[in-house]
Amino acid sequence: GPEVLCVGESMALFVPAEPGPPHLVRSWHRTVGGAESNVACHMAALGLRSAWVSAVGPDPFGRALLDELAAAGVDVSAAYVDPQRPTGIYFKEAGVPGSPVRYYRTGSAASGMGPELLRRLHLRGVRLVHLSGITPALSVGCAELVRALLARPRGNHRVSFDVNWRPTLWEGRNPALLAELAAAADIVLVGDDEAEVVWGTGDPHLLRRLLPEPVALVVKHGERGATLLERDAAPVFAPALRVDVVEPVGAGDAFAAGFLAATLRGASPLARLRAGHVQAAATLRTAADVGPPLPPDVVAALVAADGPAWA
Ligand code: KDG
Repeated sequence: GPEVLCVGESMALFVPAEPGPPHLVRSWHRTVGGAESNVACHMAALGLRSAWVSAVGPDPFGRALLDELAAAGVDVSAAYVDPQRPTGIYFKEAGVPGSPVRYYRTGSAASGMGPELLRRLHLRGVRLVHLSGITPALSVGCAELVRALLARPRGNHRVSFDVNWRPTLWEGRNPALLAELAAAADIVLVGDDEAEVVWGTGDPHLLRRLLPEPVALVVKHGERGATLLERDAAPVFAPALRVDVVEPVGAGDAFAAGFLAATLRGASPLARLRAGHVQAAATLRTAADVGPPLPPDVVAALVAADGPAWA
């Protein structure tokens, strides 16, 4: 069975397949995107047994999602088809910095998930359940599902929660729910800009006081780097790698996977943050949501390196 279980909506993702303003683009390239399935793909690429759980529609996009995630080495056996609702889709415009992500996901199969999903989840052997702040924004049922997963007694597993603030999904809703859910997780990942919205501060030291211990808190400072705060340990800051960014969407998921995989392997705080940065760098260099995996020896060398690469 899987060691890592990632729960949350995945969608058919469209990026322009030709240059030009998006309204003139006629050819689109279809891939797969979704924060939690991105993490599951990275985890599989990093050699961990990972599973992804969500719902898809009874349509070609749903089938493509299941097939392509399985081809990436992700266990999709607990994902299911909701015959009544479609697979969500979304668009992004590569090469247009700051361009919006456009969602067509209201009423999607995944938004129909609820706490009853817990009955089909087997946690035996699972070491990490990975969730994000996107799911509770999708529907009341999805919010209850996340709350129920966080409330579940911990056996051998921990729960990680990437805040993943998506303003368009929260329009007219109260992001205080994100603070409540994050407080129930064992490992929280958040960008300082996201934390500003949810907790009113992006300062790692203030945030540490707002989140109960024991918690591993990772505060990401964009291209500057990331800080890890853990119980009974001094804060550790690791600068990011310097990269020429092609398209940033998905880099947070890559970072999460690199960090969490290194955490499961018992790496040092600095090595865990660096593993996150290295994984993110590979995705920042591509328009895809999940960048191609770097060779393990390259990753190991980068994590161990000192010098100018680490800005
Ligand atoms: O982190 C990348 C995600 O934002 C992207 O894959 C789409 O899941 C997605 C979302 O809901 O924004």
